Amino acid sequence: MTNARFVSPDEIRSAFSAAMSAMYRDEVPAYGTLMSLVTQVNEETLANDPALKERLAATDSLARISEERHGAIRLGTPAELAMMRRAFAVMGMFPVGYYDLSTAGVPVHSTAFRPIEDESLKRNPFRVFTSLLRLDLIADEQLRAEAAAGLAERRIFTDGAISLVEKAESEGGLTEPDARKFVAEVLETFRWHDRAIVSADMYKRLHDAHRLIADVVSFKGPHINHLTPRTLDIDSVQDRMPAHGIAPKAVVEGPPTRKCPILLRQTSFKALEEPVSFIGEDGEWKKGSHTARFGEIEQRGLALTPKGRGLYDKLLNDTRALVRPAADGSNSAEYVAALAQVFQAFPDDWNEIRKAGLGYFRYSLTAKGEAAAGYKTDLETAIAEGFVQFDPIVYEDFLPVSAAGIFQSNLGDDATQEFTASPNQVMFERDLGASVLDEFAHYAAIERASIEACLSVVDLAMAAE
Ligand code: OOG
Ligand code: NI
Repeated sequence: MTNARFVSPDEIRSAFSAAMSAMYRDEVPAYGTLMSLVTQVNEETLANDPALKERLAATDSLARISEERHGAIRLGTPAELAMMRRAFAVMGMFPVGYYDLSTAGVPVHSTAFRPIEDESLKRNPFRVFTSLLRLDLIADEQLRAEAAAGLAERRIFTDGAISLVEKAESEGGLTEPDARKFVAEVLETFRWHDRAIVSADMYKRLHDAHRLIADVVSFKGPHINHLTPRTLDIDSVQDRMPAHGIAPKAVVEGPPTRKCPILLRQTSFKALEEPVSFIGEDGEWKKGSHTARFGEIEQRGLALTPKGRGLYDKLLNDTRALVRPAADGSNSAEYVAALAQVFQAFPDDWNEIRKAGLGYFRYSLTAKGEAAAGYKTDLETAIAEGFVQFDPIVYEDFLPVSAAGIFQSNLGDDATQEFTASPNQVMFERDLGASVLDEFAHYAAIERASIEACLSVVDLAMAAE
C-alpha cells in the first residue's frame, strides 16, 4: 500500500545515491575525473549513434545515463549485515543472489541489494554489492579472535539511522523530513575514516592474513569502496583513462566486445594508496597508508539463462586456461585476443541466442499483433509472422569471477591467495536474517509474464513446427 504521507522508497534511494555520489567525488577526486570521462564518452557515443540515442530516450531516462549504477561495501559481522538489510529495505533495495568469493581467493561471501521491480529499476537502478567477511576462513586462531573482538565493539550505524529504520518499519514509510534525515544519517555509515581503530602492528598482522581483512577490521565503518557509473563504451573509457591521469586495471572483466552484449562488462581504475593513521601505544597517532578505494565503470547486456550462463562460464574458463590475465597488464593484448577467439562459440545474434535458449527475453505484441482478431498460433510462428516481438532483458546482477577480478586488482598485485571453496548460503542467509532472491527464477518470471501478456495471439498449447 502506498501512503501519500510517505516518500516512495524509489525516491529515498535516488536521494541516497546522489548523496553518496557527491560524498565520494569529494573524498576521492580521481573518481570525479572518471565521472567526467564517462560523461564525455557517453556524449560522444550518443552523438555518433542517433539510433542508440533515440532508443535510450524511449526506454531510459537519457539524462541519467552517466549516473551511478552500483557501489560496494564490506561488512564485518552478521549483526551489521542484518541491520544493513533493514536500512536498504527502506530504500526499496532487497538482497538478490548469493556470491561465494572464497573460490577466488577472497574471504567473503556477498549479495547485491537492489530494486527488483521494473518500474523501480527505471526510476533509479542503484545497487550495493555487499560482502560479509568470513572470519572462519582466517587460519590464525588468535588473530581471528582479536579481529572478532574489535568488530564486536564498533557501531557502524548512527542512533538516528537505527531509529529511523525502526520508524519506517513500524509506520510503513518515512515522511519527507524523516526521509531527508534518514539519507543523511545512513550516509554516515559509508563515510571514510582516516583514523584506524587498530594499532599499526595489528593492521600489519591483519594485512598479512589478507588485505581485505585489514580493510574490514581496521576502521570504524564500512567505507564505500567504489561507485560505478554506466558507460555506453567501456573499451573507449578503458583506453582513455591513462591520458586523464588514472591507471586502469589490466583488462575489462566479463565477456568480450560483441554486437549483442551479454551479462556485464566492467573495469576500474586501481585503488589509491591513501594516508591513514593508526593508534599508537602512547596515545599518539602513527602515520601510515591504506589502499582500498577506487572507481569503476560498467556496461550491461542480456541476462542469460542457466544454459547460457553455463556456456559463458565454460568459455571464460577456457580463455583463462589459455591466457591468465596478469595484474601488471603485460599480457592484456593476448588475453583480449583469446577472449574474442574463444567467445566465437557464443552466438552473436539476438534471435539465435533466443532460439538456443541462452538468454531471457521480454515478449510483446506488435501493432499487427494488437490488431489481430481471433487469430492464434504458437509463439515462434507469431514472431516469424510479425505479431510478437522480443527485446533482451538486461542483466541487473553481478558475476563472481568478475567481482573477484575487481577485488584482486584493488588489493594489490600480489594478493592472490588460495582458500578452500566453501560456499555457505545457509549461513549467509541466517546472518542476513532473510533469504536472497534467486536471480534466474526472477528473470524467468519476467519472461513468462511477458509471454502471458501476448495470449491474445499466442496459444501456448500449440507447439512450434
Ligand atoms: C566488491 C567487488 C565486486 C563488482 O562490481 O563486481 C563488485 C568489492 O570490491 O568490495 O563491486
Ligand atoms: Ni563493482
